[in-house]
Amino acid sequence: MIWNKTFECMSREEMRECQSKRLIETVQRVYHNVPAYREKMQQAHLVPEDIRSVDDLHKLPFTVKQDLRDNYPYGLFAVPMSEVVRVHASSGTTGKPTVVGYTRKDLATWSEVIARTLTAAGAHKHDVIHIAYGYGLFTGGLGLHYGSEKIGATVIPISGGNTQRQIQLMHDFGSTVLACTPSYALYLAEAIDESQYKRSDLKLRVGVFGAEPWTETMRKEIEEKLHIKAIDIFGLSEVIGPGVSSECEHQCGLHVFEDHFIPEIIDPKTLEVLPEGELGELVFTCITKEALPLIRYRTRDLTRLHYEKCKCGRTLVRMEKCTGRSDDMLIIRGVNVFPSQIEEVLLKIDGLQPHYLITVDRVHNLDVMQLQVEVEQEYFTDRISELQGLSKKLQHSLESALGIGVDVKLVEPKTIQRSEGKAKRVIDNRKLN
Ligand code: DLL
Repeated sequence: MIWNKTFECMSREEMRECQSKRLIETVQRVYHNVPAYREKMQQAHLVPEDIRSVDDLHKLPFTVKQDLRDNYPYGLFAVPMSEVVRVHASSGTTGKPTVVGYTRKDLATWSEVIARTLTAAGAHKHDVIHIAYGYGLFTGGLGLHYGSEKIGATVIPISGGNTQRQIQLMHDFGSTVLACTPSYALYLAEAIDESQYKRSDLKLRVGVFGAEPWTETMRKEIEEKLHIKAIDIFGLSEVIGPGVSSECEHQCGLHVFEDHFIPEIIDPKTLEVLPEGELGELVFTCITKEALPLIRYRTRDLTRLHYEKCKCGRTLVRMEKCTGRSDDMLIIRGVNVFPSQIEEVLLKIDGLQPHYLITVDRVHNLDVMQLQVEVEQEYFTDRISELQGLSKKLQHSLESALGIGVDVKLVEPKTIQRSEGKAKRVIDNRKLN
């Protein structure tokens, strides 16, 4: 089934026309309403009239996460706050979160692209959708929520955590669609085996998994263990949240809802646009958003684009599964974590040295992050009793800064290997590439 045949199956020529029209309008709007964009365009010697079709997209300057930070919290909004009806946020590289806003029309657009996502995954109005993505500032829970209601399904807004209860309610409420991160899906699969329920007691049929990278091997494992079809869904808060692209039942690339978000692939070093099929950094331009219409936003996600029509009938461009990034952002249990955020926390605590090593593993399908930090020598000689207090303090500060628990291990000075070049701060043993 296809939710919106007009836009999901239009010819490439019609799509270009639609994109051109919307791009021209968007550029006019940001130029006149967002001082930061006007300055960027002026620096590039551009006026809105220079953008006459999608072929001119490459002339526009890029937007990066730092721009959102420099204009924190609402500086890039293109409408007055009286028009903004919702705000979400995700972690930034340091300290402050990345803040995104939605007008009423933006929320309608979001529901529309989620309705397309769910329909592409095979969900419909007779489904009971168990949403175990986090509700709150994270876009996962509420993003999936309204699109699920739009297709007329029954929504269980359970949010994350309390796995035994999740299983019990999945059973009692007859959930047929599971929405959560792929690693949580695997964790649930194991937890079901250990619970009083058998997989055959549950009605699950489809899973819509995203918010973090996952491999084909993980997909196979989830599908076998949960006896469901596992569909990859992709998105990022800055663009809208979930609902930027999604797989269909053929599971051969994620259809990008390009009548709303135009994708490009660039070389992250030269910033040149790359031809179809080449691996590079994914860039999006939002052409229908009112509150936060980001222009050429660099996602840092690495992938390829393919334009041939899919077996399902959709003509939308497809992106390959994202498995890598061009920066050092880690995704731990669906939460974005930058090593710089950790560094910032430990530099504020007396007694700790800025020598640290982050190790990420997947234990029983759950991400665990360990942080080793060097402590000043005196803590190991005459202040051993304070060591535990220091460790607790660090653990608390990290938890409040990152929103997830970190296993902290304090070590003696000079135990962490020094590097002659760029320090190696992260060992990721999850093998996602
Ligand atoms: O993770 C939005 C989302 C929620 C997507 C629920 C899908 C499902 P952010 O917290 O802003 O937004 O994180 C965005 O997560 O740039 C990618 O690096 C990564 N990511 C999201 N979906 C996928 C996916 C949400 N399917 C960042 N595969 C993005 C790989 C993904 N990486």
